[in-house]
Amino acid sequence: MIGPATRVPPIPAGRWYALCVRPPREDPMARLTLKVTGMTCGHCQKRVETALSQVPGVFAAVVDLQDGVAEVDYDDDAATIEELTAAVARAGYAAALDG
Ligand SMILES: [Cu+2]
Repeated sequence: MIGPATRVPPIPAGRWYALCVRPPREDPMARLTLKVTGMTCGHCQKRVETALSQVPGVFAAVVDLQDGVAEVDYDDDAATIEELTAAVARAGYAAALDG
């Protein structure tokens, strides 16, 4: 049950930017496709997806087992391509930039 005590006080005008280190970017999202080799089954696919999802800055990672590609949505201010490929390598597979 939500009572009066849990109500959040209104944020004074102008306060938001005072709390931010920098104004939010319009669209922090970058999309990247990696060619992943070494996957043989659904478990491999899940492992690669999990490895990529756990990299700070990654919003979503979808791996296509048949095509051997991983599509990653991430904040390119927070994560680098090297960090993404390294995460896949640590999971036991090889990843390279597609195209
Ligand atoms: Cu497998």
